[in-house]
Amino acid sequence: MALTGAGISAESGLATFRDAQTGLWSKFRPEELATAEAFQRNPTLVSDWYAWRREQALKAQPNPGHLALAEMERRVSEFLLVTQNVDGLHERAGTKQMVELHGNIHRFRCFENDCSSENFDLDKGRCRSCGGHLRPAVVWFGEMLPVDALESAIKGSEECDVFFSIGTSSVVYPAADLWRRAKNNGAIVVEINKDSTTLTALADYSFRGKAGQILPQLVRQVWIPESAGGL
Ligand code: BJW
Repeated sequence: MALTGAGISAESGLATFRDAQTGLWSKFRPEELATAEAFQRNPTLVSDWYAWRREQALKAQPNPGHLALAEMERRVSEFLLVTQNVDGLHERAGTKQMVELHGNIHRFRCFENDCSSENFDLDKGRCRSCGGHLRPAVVWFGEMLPVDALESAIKGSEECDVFFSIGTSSVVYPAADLWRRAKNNGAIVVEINKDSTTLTALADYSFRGKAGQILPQLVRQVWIPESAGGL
């Protein structure tokens, strides 16, 4: 199983959340933008911010890290990718079996009620059924994660033999707890991150560097002999 965070999309040009210089939240305060309260207070500000991020995500291309994980899925008999990212880049890289723990920025929900998306007016940002604002279908702080997604992630972490934690600061729960479930159930925990995190000292293996460089090397060395032409 692999759990990914914003760091895997950094090499596609998308800002991470907490990196000091480039993180999205070094420019914006999260509580002003990524909570239901913020949306209620100022739906236009929050919607504009998400529209900008949606555009950045659409312009971005999957990088060698995303592609290596898609390759890993093809080579391993049972593999689950769990992502905290909302950018859709894993799917575009070809990963088939995936759990999006924090939703997807390219989908919408009605902020007021559980209305059907058939009646969403995306241009106006309104739900035709009840008149409510449309919000991105992502998980904000204080909100429950999608039940099915969380259950699959927990099951995957408890059953896996190897757990990769890639490009995540491991500070946001419940995702930050998944490696511990894996370890408690006997899995080997491998971290790939350009900086150290709270997980680093506890992981069985820790690779310090960019996911887009380390993952292709890892896949090449473990699964693809050089005689086969490499990755
Ligand atoms: C590279 C790299 C390269 C850079 N290569 N690496 C238990 C204890 C304490 C608190 C809680 C708890 N359980 C729940 C909570 C509350 C809260 C929480 O976790 N708070 C903590 C901050 C303390 N969690 C929640 O509210 C969650 N809901 C919940 O639990 O519901 C039940 C409940 C409700 C109320 C009370 C209690 C329980 C919901 C969490 C939702 C998170 N949402 C966001 C926004 C999504 C929408 C959007 O995109 O706008 O998800 S926040 C943001 O953080 C986003 C990310 O998915 C998430 C994780 O961030 P990530 O991916 O790790 O990014 P960064 O920037 O932090 O790290 C990037 C890493 O990459 C760094 O380490 C770099 O070094 C590295 N890197 N380039 C490799 N090239």
